[in-house]
Amino acid sequence: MAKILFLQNMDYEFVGPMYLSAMLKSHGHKCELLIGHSTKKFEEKIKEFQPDFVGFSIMSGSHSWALKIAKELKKQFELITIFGGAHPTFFQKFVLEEGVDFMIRGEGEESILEIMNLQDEKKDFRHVPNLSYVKDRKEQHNPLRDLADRLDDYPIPDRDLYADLINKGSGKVRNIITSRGCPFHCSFCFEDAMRELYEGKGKYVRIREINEVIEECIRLREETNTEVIYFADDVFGMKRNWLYDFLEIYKEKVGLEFICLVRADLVAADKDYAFNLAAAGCKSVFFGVESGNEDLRNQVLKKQLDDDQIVTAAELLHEAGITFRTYNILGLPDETLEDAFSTVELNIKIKADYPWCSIFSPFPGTELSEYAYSKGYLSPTFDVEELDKSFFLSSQLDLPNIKEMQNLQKFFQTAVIWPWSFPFIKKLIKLKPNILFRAWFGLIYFHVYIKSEKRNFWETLKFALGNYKHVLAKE
Ligand code: B12
Ligand code: SF4
Repeated sequence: MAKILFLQNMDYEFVGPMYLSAMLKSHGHKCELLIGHSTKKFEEKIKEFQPDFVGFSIMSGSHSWALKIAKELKKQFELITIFGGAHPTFFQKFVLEEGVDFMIRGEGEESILEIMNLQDEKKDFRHVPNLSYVKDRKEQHNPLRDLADRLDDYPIPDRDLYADLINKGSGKVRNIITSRGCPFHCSFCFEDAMRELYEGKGKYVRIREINEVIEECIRLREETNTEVIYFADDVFGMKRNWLYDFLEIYKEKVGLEFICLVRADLVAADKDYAFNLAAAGCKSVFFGVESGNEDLRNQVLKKQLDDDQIVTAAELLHEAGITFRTYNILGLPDETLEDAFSTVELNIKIKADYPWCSIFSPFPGTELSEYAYSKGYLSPTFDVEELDKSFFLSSQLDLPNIKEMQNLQKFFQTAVIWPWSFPFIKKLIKLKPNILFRAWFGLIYFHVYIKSEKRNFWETLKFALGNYKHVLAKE
């Protein structure tokens, strides 16, 4: 039996580590997770648990915290650190960082299991597919293994991993993933880059068996305090037949309220889509608008989504009694301030219940980041370390009016929820970005977040205060 301890700084249940843990535990290994912000808390756990590996699941932006902790812990303990998640997958040079012993790129279940098995037998594991490490000061990246054909061959996520968080009563909303991969090609999203990475390595878009998902939902309802299920797939219900069959059974056997991520074109294409979701217990959906300028949305962002489809989807959802959150991005390559205003206007027009807006972050590996370099919006010397830890902070792009756009992002939700304020906001954003704008954004974001995700006020407040300095505060 080998042991791994995952460390994380956010009070949030990450599905990735829960999948890894389920796989490892089902093969007799030990897996635990600790949430904290500084090494102090982790030191005691390491002394007590004596892990073979310390694991970090990281995204671009959250990687710096993990690196800092890994470096500090490695000074005190003989530890093997292992990193996984979107950041190491797309930013392979991360393996060269001090504090990183190994990383796993792409999907991790089979590789982590193989590594833990070999570690248990005291054998070398450096040949394991997907693994990266440094040898003679040079990065070594083993080839990726084929994608698992059937997601249901993996044991369902191990919720016990977050038992402390669940017992603390933190949140009655639980994430479930019913598919992996997305058939679309948006240039700003990691999905297209991921598909390319796995070219020739098996079917990229995979959807789970209905019965397996239902089983997972029932277990959540019976074994935890879950009140709302959040289907956090990139696109939930991308196959209409699958969705409609699923919803029928869900209504009968699960019956919990749920929220999900969809695409507006799928909702607009069939009147039944929104009504079937509502009939099965869906109260709210999230979808991407991205930009109010249709050309920018489709030529640069490659979203393949027309204004008409967005408007129709919004009408159908409201008719069905479903509220919706829209995802929007400001500070995009080629975007003008007028384009940014049109994004606010489109959201006002469709009466977005929960508008949400980020500033474009040039994540490694995406087509849009390459585009930003090629058009000179990003300096050739731009380094991933310059990425802010949150895409709500500031822009790394050299765009005319970028300061105004950064400010507009802080007032985006205000302008959409209270359209009468928009003319004042247009004037206000001419001021220098400042802490008051960020504080206002924090307040409104909090308000929209608890309403859209059905989160509990006090628990979310505790979460927000605990995480504020790690997400929104500038260093
Ligand atoms: C739910 C979600 C969140 C949740 C939970 C995060 C999480 N990691 O689970 C929350 C709300 C916290 C979140 C926050 C952010 N998110 Co987010 N999120 C997602 C989403 C929609 C689903 C994640 C998921 O559950 N996937 C399914 C599981 C099975 O896959 P997985 O997590 O990748 O895990 C597998 C492998 O990566 C690997 N693995 C993962 N961890 C580890 C660890 C070890 C040790 C090993 C060996 C392997 C391993 O094995 C797992 C099983 O195969 C993804 C989109 C997506 N499709 O993944 C975006 C995504 C991960 N998020 C993204 C981003 C950018 C963010 C932010 C960083 C944005 C920002 N800069 O503000 C913030 C974090 C802010 C911060 N300061 O930390 C990007 C990441 C891109 C990148 N280059 O890093 C994604 C890919 C969205 C996108 N389309 O671009 N997010
Ligand atoms: S933005 Fe959404 S639809 Fe587009 S590729 Fe990413 S997950 Fe798919």
